[in-house]
Amino acid sequence: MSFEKSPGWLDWYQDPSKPLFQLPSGSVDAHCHVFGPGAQFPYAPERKYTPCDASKQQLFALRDHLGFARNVVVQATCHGADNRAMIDALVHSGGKARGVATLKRAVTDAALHAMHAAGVRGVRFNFVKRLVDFTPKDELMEIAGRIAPLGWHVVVYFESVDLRELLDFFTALPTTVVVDHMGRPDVTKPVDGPEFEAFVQFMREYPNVWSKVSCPERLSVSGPAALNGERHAYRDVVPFARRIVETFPDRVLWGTDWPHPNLKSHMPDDGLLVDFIPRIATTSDLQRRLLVDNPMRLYWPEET
Ligand code: 0GY
Repeated sequence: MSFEKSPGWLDWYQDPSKPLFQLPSGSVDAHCHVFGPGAQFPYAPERKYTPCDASKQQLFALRDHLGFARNVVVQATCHGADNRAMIDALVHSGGKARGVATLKRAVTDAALHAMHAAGVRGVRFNFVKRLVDFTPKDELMEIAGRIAPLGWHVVVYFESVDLRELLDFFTALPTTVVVDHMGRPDVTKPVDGPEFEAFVQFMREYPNVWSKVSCPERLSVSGPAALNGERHAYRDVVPFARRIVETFPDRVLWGTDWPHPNLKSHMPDDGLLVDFIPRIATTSDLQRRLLVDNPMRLYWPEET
């Protein structure tokens, strides 16, 4: 099957630079995706965008180039609940990748066990309306109840304005809950203002809640972009991510978000994106927890 990319689609940055920041040994890129290739793994009919292809080989090449040891491949919405491309990446990673799936209520126990054997360790619930159609919360809660005994966690993606309405659902989940991209704060608002404070309080009150401090390229309003050697990119995001890293050092994860679905203004140089990390995790201790200890505890607990 051949696919035409959505109008205005930006392909990922070619020939990223080598990061100046040397990642700690064993670092995990804990949020990235594969797209297709569409000819082998068709995009889902219900998708909201059609991306460029981004294969497992290209992902693994980027991993090695940047200096990561492992990946966590998160099911992208353009594949709906057809997890084959993501699982194919896991099984061809030589044990260096684990995954987060999208599930529907109809999934069988046998399919869940097969996914576990392939390396899936979480399910993603997406509440971002431009990306997915609505799924009833009782269906999601039922899925959460079925994956909890496998030791999996739930990854949630939502816009910050929706946190209040989703809070009761999140706090009733029976697993570790990982929030994508800090719940997408509005970084033009103060880092100690009521909106971000609500997110910090959510993490403070619920010790099972973790956050990815990734995607400055998505959240930034001021820039500058991680391009052309810029070593102080996305300045407005730094205080937000830094606050979460320093307040909850054992419950944070970081990922490239390669191949960066739906970015509209630019594609970051992934090497420069890695150079963003020491600005939000400012000591080697914080860096090791963010990049090695925490993702290993969540995705490879048998090795820790
Ligand atoms: C991300 C962010 C986005 C897209 C997806 O699965 C996806 O399609 O997650 C987005 O458009 O904000 O985390 O990759």
